[in-house]
Amino acid sequence: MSDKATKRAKFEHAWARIREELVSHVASEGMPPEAIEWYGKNLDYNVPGGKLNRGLSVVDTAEILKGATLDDDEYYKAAILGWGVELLQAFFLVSDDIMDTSITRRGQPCWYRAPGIGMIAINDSFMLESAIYYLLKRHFRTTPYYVDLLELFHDTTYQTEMGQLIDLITAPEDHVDLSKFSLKKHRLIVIYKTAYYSFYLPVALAMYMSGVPTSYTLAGKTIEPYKVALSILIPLGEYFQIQDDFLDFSAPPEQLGKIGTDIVDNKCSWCVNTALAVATPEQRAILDANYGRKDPAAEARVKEVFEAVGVRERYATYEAEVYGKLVDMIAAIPEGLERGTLKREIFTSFLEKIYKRQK
Ligand code: DMA
Ligand code: MG
Ligand code: MG
Ligand code: MG
Repeated sequence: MSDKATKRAKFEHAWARIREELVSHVASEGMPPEAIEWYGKNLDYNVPGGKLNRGLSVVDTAEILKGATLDDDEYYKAAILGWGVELLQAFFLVSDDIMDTSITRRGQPCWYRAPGIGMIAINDSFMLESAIYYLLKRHFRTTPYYVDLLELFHDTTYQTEMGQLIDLITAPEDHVDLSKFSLKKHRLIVIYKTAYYSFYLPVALAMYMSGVPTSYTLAGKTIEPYKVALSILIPLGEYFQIQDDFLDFSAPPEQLGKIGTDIVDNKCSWCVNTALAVATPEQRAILDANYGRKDPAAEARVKEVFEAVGVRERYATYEAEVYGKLVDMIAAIPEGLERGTLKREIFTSFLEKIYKRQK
């Protein structure tokens, strides 16, 4: 097994234990067998089947900060925080798929479209979120950084919900007005809906767990490590969501595991903003007439314009440029050998996980 596969298998092994803790707890509340079974299915269907980049980043970051292999207790703690991020992600995705009227996710029907589920998926998404706080209480209640973890999960959730709000109100179902889109608006949407929870959250969790203080001095200079982490992880998250937007248009669904809905959903995505910036008046007219329509033929006409204006090539150029910029930003991070201080490898390991991703 490759190093990557071994890490994933170990992390998945921790999930089996966490899942058991969650299901036993619901059982201990006196819930009937049907409810215990439902909850177990909710967890199995929605939590473990993704790429696990976010969850694994907590473990990876904790290990990089320690500079040595984690012992069993440290590993399990990091894995709980990692699976906490995956639970939060599952909560967002189950609700996002309802709001985006998506069809598939991770190569299977979206949970709300699975047989017999429907709008119970809304409550299921809430239970995925609440599971995080049950786990935090159970495993971190007596640690000095418990409140930091709670606040971080709460603040990040709120930020993501603000992002989802602006994503959704910028994409009204009944009124297409492409003049309202801009890359500036796009940037705000993606930072809030994706970057905080997908990038800052996993790293900051591992930093709290590893005892990284809010400031320290390095070669006579005051460093605020959480701010430094944010300053690199937000642009990294922006890049990740631009990839998500590009793949929504360009990737085969069987490779991506989900069918793209951004064009039909009238989303302020990177692709439409890129096309709008360079479209001829004729191409613009096609976009105005066909974007955001619930009609596969209209969607196909939008895709033709995306191809004609060279969205693929423009994306390749963007990706090469942003990669170079991120590498430079990471190289500029002040680094020392002291324990409990930031290491550049935290960020390079994250960047390498997503660079040129195809799904
Ligand atoms: C992703 O937005 C953001 C959240 C909070 C799930 P999206 O709708 O582009 O995600 P996806 O393409 O996975 O549906
Ligand atoms: Mg979506
Ligand atoms: Mg969405
Ligand atoms: Mg998307």
